[in-house]
Amino acid sequence: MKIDISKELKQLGISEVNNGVCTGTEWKTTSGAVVESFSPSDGELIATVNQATAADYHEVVEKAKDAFKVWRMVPAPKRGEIVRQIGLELRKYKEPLGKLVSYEMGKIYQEGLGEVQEMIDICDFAVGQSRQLYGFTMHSEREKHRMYDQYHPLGIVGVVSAFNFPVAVWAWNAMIAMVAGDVVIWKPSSKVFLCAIAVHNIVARVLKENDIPEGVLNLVAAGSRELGDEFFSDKNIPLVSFTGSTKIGKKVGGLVGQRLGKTILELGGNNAIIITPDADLEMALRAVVFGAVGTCGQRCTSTRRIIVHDSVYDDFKKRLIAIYEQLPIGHALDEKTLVGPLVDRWAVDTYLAAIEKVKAEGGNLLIGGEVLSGEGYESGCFVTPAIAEVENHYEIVQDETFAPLLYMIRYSVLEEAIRIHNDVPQGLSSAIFSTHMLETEKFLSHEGSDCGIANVNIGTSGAEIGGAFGGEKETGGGRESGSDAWKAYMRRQTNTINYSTELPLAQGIEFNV
Ligand code: UN1
Repeated sequence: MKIDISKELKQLGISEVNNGVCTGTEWKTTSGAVVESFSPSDGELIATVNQATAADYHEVVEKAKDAFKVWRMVPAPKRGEIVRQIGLELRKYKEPLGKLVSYEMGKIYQEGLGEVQEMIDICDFAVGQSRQLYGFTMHSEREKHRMYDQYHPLGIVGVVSAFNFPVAVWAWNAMIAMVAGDVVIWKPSSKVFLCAIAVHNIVARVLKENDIPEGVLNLVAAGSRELGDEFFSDKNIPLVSFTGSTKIGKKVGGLVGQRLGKTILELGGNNAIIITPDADLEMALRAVVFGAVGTCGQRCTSTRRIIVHDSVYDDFKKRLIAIYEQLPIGHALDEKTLVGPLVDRWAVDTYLAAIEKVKAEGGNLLIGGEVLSGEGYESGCFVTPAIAEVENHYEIVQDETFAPLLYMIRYSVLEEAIRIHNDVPQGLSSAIFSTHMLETEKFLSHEGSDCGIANVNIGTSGAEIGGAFGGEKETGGGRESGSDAWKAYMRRQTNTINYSTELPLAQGIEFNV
């Protein structure tokens, strides 16, 4: 199937050959290794990108450092005003950008639109936040002393985003960083460079109209490991916000940690839903299917495991398989499609290897696990989503497979379900389907889910931007997006002011010179 998006590419300023470095409004002519971007839906070449070199990167860092000196002194609500305008501009481009996300990455158009909506929502959130960068005031133990804490901008925030959310994750970080008075260097996944270029074209108009100095919002399209390592080790970057696999995240955490920089790590998940005897099974089915096959199982919040009570297990299994048998799989931009392609053939190979491993460890594959071929599937990136009955301790089950592979596990008492639920290295998102208050409250309690996100009668994926997003254990512990996640993008300073004519020491220490 051919779907022409040349009109949208033009609207978004994507040419056949694109440069990979932008410092706000200026694009730099880049000469690094060329990356070709293919659509996983039809295998067509969309466009190419000349990547940034190490020299380009150094230039961007210098520009960002200069820009920070200016940007940090712009009052926060005025910084928020720029973010407000970015939100308005994004509204104008929601459809073409949503289409490009869908075409380049492979998520269905509805999810592409949803992703741009997340960008718009976080802009609105950040505008409000720009007037609420609150610190506390404390009462000093000393007479005529005043204490408070305040938040200052941090500097350059390095944002490394993954292929699966090519635009929203940048926005969560960059829009909050911007109102916090930071400047941003964005290093997107090389699988989705075009989405990042399109975003920079959109924000460039706002930055230009408002005479924002070059270096506040920067893009460095560079996929090489060497440049990545340099970026993580760079002392000029006080905070690195990294979204990606646990394996790479551990390395990033190490490199940034060695120089005692700060990180926000948003790594793998192994998200489960517990389905209890009191669950509304119809609702649970819909949540499980969206969670497991949405974005073709490539969200870090995708549902990987369902832990189902004995009494409803067989019924649930039958109904789930019946839905899987009819899932429309196809071109991400075809509106009938519910399951698009995996991002590339490498992801397909990983999926197939995982299926083999499930079988080798004794799992019972109920459905799926095949690569589709023939008309409409020429790109080789389409697979049939799989369900397998497994035991939680299998090595493959303990691992995150970034594909539509759902594990079914049985339980008989809730304590056992929670134990199984928590018995994985990751701790991102979790859910329980139950109408029984004692069960749902237990799941949310200290002895319940150990994840950063715990939901009741909602699936594991599709979090709203208003909450803090992130997870525990090998998910990395970072929090992005809403709630008070903004604090990670600023440095806290405690101030004590003496307005007496004495110099009393804290703790009542006498020290007379
Ligand atoms: C991710 O997969 O890295 O909660 C982010 C969700 C989306 C974000 C996922 N709002 O599924």
